[in-house]
Parts: sequence; C-alpha cells; structure tokens
Amino acid sequence: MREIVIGAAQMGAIQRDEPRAQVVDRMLALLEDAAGQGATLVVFPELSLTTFFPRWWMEDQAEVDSWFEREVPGEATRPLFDRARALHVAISFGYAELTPEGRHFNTQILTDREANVVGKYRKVHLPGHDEYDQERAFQHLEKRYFEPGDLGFPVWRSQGAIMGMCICNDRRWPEVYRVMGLQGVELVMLGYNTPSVNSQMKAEDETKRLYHSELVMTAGAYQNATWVVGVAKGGIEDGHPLMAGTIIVDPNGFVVARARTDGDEMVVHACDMDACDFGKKTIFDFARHRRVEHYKRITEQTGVILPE
Ligand code: CDV
Repeated sequence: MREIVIGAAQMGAIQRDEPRAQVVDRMLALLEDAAGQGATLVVFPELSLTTFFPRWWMEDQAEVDSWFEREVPGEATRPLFDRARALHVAISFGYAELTPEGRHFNTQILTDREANVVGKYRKVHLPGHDEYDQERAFQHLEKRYFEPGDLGFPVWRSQGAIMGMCICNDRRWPEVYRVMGLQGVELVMLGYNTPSVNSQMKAEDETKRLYHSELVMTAGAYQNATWVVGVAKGGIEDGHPLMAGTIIVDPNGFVVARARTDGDEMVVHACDMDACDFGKKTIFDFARHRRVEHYKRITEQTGVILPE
C-alpha cells in the first residue's frame, strides 16, 4: 500500500478587489483543515490567488501585469510556504506567472513536504480568444493574456508516487493524460475555473457542464490507470457564476470524494497509489497493446481533414 492522503482545496469566489493576503488567509485555513485530517498533499485551483481576471478586457499592460506573480514564493505567498513547511504538507496551486524575461503563463506548481518547489507546469490549452468578442455574454481572454505553456507535460517522483499536473481546459484533452500516462503517472493534479454558463450558448445548463467536466476526468483516470484530483473554484465571482464540482477520481474512473458546496471546502481522501498497478499491467499495459503506427495523425495533424 502506497497511501497519500490528499486534500482537494476547493475555493469559493475571489472578488476582483479581494487582496492577495486575504486570499492566502483563506488558503491557509484550508491547509490547516487538510493537515488536521492527515493530508500530506493539498491541491488548490487554477489561478488560486486572484479572481479569474481573463474575463476582463484590459488594454493597459501594467494593469494586466498586476494580476501576475513575479516570484513564487513571493511576498503574498510566503506565509503559505512557511505554514506548509511547518505542517510538513506538500502543496500545489495555480497562479499567473510573469517570468524575468517578461513572458506570461497560466502556471501551477508542486512542492515537496519541505515546501521546496519540485515541479512546475504551464497551461498548454488556452481557451477563449485574444480580441474583444461582442458576440459572447462575457469575455474569456486567456489567449490574450497568456502564451501557451512551453514545458510539455512532465511528471515528478514525490512522496513515493509519480505525479503530474495540468490546468482547467487541459483536462478536456485525452492527449494530456496519455502523455503523462506514458511516463507512468499515478496522480494527475489539476485546478479549474469553469463558468456555470456557456458564454456562446445561453441554453447550456450547469448540469451539462458539470457532467462534461466529470466525464473527461473520470475517462482520463480510467484510460491511464491514474488518480485524478480536480479542484474547482466556485461561487459568484465578480457577478459571474463558477460551477465548482471538485472531485477525486480513482484509477478505475470512479469518483471517490466530491465537494458538496460551491465555497471554500476541503475534500480529503486517502489515495493508494498501488491501486494504479492493475490497470497499468493489464488492459492499459501500453507497451503490450498500443499501436503507435496508427496514431500518426495525433501529432502530425491539428484540425480535421474531411474525406474527399
Ligand atoms: N479556465 C478554463 O480553462 N476554462 C474553460 C472554459 C472556458 C470552458 C474550461 O475548459 O473549463
């Protein structure tokens, strides 16, 4: 048995004027809760430190940059690292990263239990658009404010397991899980901010959006025999509802724990990494069963090419 007690730290809405320090206080409360329940790893959502600012149209680059972290740990996040180290709990959280070279990424990091950053992932699949779109009910400007991640989908050995990360829209793409699956991943950690409504289809209800979210994470878990911890932001943020729906999925694709609210809520589950072994050695033993000679289109072609 290789058990890791994992806390999925769902966060309620973060309003546009809520200072980073106040948000970090909320994260600290969640961290304490998880540690009290025996967690040694706590996962927070995408862009944990701020409102989901890509819903706002901004032209002033200084204003855009004010949503980004120039260093992590930095002034705002140091208390989180200090407390995690004292509690001996690893953390993973998302934030907007501004590099010394002036590059902008939607990023998630992973620490060890001594609060050293051991892994970094930069979101590859950026949804939305880069110019103001008046056809939409609200904006989703990730393509404007971020560049696509340049680190691929690496995995890391930590706490006796093989761990990987992805962020929000990435969870909808099977290639993401498979690239990590091909590195033996046993735990995929991801955070998300998913609006309860579709900005391009008013009729789409929250039930359908929650279903799709769960569908992709459970499929990713099963098809790669890995745990998936999907951590949401929920509640009404800047007047815009986010759908919450935090879940922990086992390597058979079953949801074993889920959030009940759309606010700050800790979801804890003891995840046995050995539970990945059976699937990896049988139906999803990639070395025995995959037929890469038939998969070329996956990497050589981006869009659809219709038959004559
Ligand atoms: N933050 C996201 O990546 N959100 C997208 C929405 C826009 C569909 C998602 O895939 O959940």
